[in-house]
Amino acid sequence: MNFSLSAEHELIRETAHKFGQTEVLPGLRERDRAATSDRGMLDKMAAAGLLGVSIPEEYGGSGTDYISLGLVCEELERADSTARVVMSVHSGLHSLTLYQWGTEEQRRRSLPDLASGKKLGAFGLTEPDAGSDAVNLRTTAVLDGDHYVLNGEKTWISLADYADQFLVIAKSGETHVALIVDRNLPGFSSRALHGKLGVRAGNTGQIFFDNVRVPVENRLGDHGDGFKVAMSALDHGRYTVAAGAVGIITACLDACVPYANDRKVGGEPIGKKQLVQQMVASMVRGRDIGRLLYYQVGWMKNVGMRHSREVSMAKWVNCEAAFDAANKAVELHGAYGFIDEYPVERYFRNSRGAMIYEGTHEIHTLIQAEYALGYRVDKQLKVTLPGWQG
Ligand code: COS
Repeated sequence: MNFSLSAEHELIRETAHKFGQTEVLPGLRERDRAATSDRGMLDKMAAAGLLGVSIPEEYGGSGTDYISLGLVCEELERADSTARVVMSVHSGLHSLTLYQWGTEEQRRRSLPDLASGKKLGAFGLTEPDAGSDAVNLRTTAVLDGDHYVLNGEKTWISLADYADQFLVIAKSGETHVALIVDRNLPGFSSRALHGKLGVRAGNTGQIFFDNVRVPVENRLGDHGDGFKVAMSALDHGRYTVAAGAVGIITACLDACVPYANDRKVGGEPIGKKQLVQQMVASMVRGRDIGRLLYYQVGWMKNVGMRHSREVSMAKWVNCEAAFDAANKAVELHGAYGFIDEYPVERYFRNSRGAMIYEGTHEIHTLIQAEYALGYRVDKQLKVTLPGWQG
């Protein structure tokens, strides 16, 4: 076992960290207050090469390994969840799934533009009546010659107003299909959701399909593979969320350590108080365990192993730890934790969302129990994500 990060990893971490500090944080409090997203940030992420991380060079990506994607997510979410969400949907749920399931022709057609950020990708699984129960979708795709006719709606779609193409999972007869849907197709529309508790500076919305004709050549996998494609996408998306959660814990420590050293009670820094130390220790514990969990998943991706159980574990444990750390960070800041003059109330709101999306806290609890009890056993996948070729 080798736990050391390479010089290239350190460089990627540093690049993502600087990006978070210089491009994500300025003006963020105002955008978060006003609940407005910054479309320009996506262009900057593209220019910085972040949107092609972990896509092989032959498809226009950076050719870096899968741990690199985790490191980028950790550092971006250390600044704000909105930037990490972009990586989750564009790189994790969309691009890596296309890389995994796409034919050579589909990869060559789509991945270079996605990796360069010329095009943005997003993911459409969740519906108003299908969240955890992802199998029971109402969106339908009816085969008509060499097209699928798509009708229905998807909700809680990150980048709904910005993405150029969506990986949409729909019911087709008794089975499912996964289709790449271009937003320019007639009958496609989107609208933003407002009033969110967290990730307020990010674009989240609904997408609608009114007799959208999608060419069969845009289908990922075979007719009937749609649910498997969706589950594969979640293996990648959950990885990015698990890594990002560690970034929230690090951000809590970034805020709490100086505060605990500066803030005095009775002439003594509150960091000297044992109950404050207990909170800080718990954050450090969450960060270090969380890193090991996501590094392990990154390694499994690198060597081409199935990691559905491990990624569910990492997502479950890390998101809980991030919410706990953010809650403690608010506590540690006292009344200052309750106002957006300090960042910790944002971490508290943002970390709560990650316990819902990409598999709720309850779904991951059940998945882990099912594996442990022998009710869930992973089979050989029909199509696997290629390991890192580096
Ligand atoms: N990759 C590829 N294929 C997978 C897979 C994966 N990670 N996980 C499961 N599959 C395949 C299975 O092999 C099975 O194939 P067969 O029909 O050939 O046997 C098929 O998909 C169905 O799998 P499974 O039986 O595990 O499905 P369940 O109905 O038991 O899944 C859960 C239930 C709860 C695990 C699933 O519905 C789920 O994860 N729900 C949460 C969805 C979610 O996270 N939504 C949030 C989206 S926010 S982007």
